[in-house]
This record gives sequence, structure tokens and C-alpha cells, in this order.
Amino acid sequence: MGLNIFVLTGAGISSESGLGTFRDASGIWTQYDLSEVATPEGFARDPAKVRAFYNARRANLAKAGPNPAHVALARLRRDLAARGGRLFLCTQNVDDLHEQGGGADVVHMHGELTVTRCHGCGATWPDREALSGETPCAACGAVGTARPHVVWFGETPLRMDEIEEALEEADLFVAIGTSGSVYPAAGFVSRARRLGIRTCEINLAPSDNARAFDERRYGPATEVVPAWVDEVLRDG
Ligand code: BJW
Repeated sequence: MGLNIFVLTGAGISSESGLGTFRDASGIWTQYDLSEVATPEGFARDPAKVRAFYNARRANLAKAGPNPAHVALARLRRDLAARGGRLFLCTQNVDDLHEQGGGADVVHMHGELTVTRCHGCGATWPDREALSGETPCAACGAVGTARPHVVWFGETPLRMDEIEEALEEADLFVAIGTSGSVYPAAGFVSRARRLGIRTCEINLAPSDNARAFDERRYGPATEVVPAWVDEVLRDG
């Protein structure tokens, strides 16, 4: 059996692609009130404000492309698989830069910006256009129910059973570009440690969770991730 690696990514991996992080000095939560734009209550109060926020995020994503960190993880997945190993790539990011960088089977635990969901019937469809309160749902015909297919505070993250199973099977847990401040993702490192799995943090600077990791590597993801992938594939 080859090496089985669980990678968790956060906003930091896409920051050098021009997408903002949430909690850095000029992050998204310094410009927007998260209770207004990233909670079901905020959407119920002012759906037009929430749609405008996500329309701006869709427009930013349309201008962005994958960076060497996304591409390196896609290479890691292919090369591990060729050696009988596995990369389980779980991202908190709602962008599709892992896929654009050649990645596949990416688990988006906080949903996808390029998918719209009907708040009424739950139907989802791929959509890169601006969200509108007027377009009827193609499945149930309801009007005014279109929302981004993302996980807001207080909602249940996606594919949690699959994630837990993959953690249990991993030999190594690596968190890349995440502040470790949002649960349940922030708890994966302690879960991995309880399971006896080696853990590594890759970040620009130590995260809130830094001391929980066995190994730490600091610097821009576009430099540190490709170097780490080279090392894993050379030594593994
Ligand atoms: C670089 C870099 C470079 C920069 N190179 N690195 C009290 C205690 C515990 C929990 C709770 C609590 N009260 C409420 C909760 C639960 C709540 C929570 O965690 N709240 C905390 C704030 C305390 N969580 C939830 O509500 C979640 N649901 C839930 O728990 O359901 C119950 C349940 C659990 C388990 C099973 C079943 C049910 C839902 C959370 C939803 C989060 N949603 C968002 C928005 C998504 C849509 C969107 O994008 O708009 O997800 S919030 C936002 O934060 C987004 C991100 O995915 C998430 C994490 O942020 P991330 O990625 O870590 O970004 P940053 O900005 O924080 O960090 C960036 C990092 O990159 C930094 O460390 C930089 O240093 C680094 N960096 N440049 C490398 N170039």
C-alpha cells in the first residue's frame, strides 16, 4: 500500500491567485459583517444583500486562476495514485481553483461558489452568472429562492461522513492556508492526533492551531506547497 495523505486547504492557498482570505488584515470579514452575509438569518433578512456579496465573489473568481500550489496538489494526487497511494483533498474553499489546477475528486465541505441552490426545494445547478431574486427554480418553479450552494455559520458542512472515514484511513494530515478558527475543520488536527496520524501545518505564519501540529512549514503557499510535494514524492 502507498502513502495515504489527507490534505485540508483554506483561503490561504488561493490568496496568491487574488482571492481574499477571511481573517487576514484586509480579509473579507474586515469589509463585511459575517452575520449579515454568511448566515441563514442574514439571507432571510436581506437576500438581495447576500446575493450581491456572492455575485462580487463570483466576479472575482472569474478573473482568478490556479497558482503553483493548486497545481502541485494535483500532481501529488496523480503521482500518489500511480504508486498505489491516495490524496484525499478536502477544501473549505468555495472556489474551483483546485479543479482548474488539474485536481479531481475535491471534497468541498463548505460548498461551491459556482453552484446555485433553491432555498425552497434544495435543487442545485452549476451557475457562474449573477444570482437573481427573479429567476424561477428550474425544479420547483419557486421565485426568490436562489442562494449560493455554500455552507453558512450554523449550517451543517457537507460530506462529513466521507471526511471522517478518510481521516481514519490517512497516514498523514496536512492543513494548508487555514486559520484553524472555524469548526468542524479546525478540529480535524486533534482528531488526527487521537487517531495517531502524523500532522503538518503549511501556512504563511503560525495559525491559531499551530501548536497542535507535529511539523510546521511557513511561507507563501506557492513556494512551500510545491517544495513539500517534491519532498513527499522523493522520499515517499
Ligand atoms: C496563507 C497565505 C499564503 C494567507 N500562503 N497561507 C463555538 C465553539 C466552537 C464552534 C462554534 C462555536 N460557535 C459556533 C460554532 C460553530 C461554527 C464555528 O466554527 N464558529 C467559529 C467562528 C467559532 N461553525 C459552523 O457553524 C459550521 N457548522 C457547524 O459547526 O455545524 C455543526 C456540525 C458540525 C459537524 C458535523 C455536523 C454538524 C459551519 C461553518 C461555515 C463556514 N462558512 C464560511 C463561509 C463559506 C462561504 C463563503 O466562502 O462565503 O467558510 S466562513 C469562512 O471561514 C469560510 C472558510 O471556509 C472558513 C475558514 O476560513 P479559512 O479558510 O481558514 O480562512 P482564514 O481567512 O480564516 O485564514 C486564512 C489563512 O491563510 C491564515 O491562517 C493565513 O495566515 C493563511 N494565508 N495567505 C499560505 N499566501
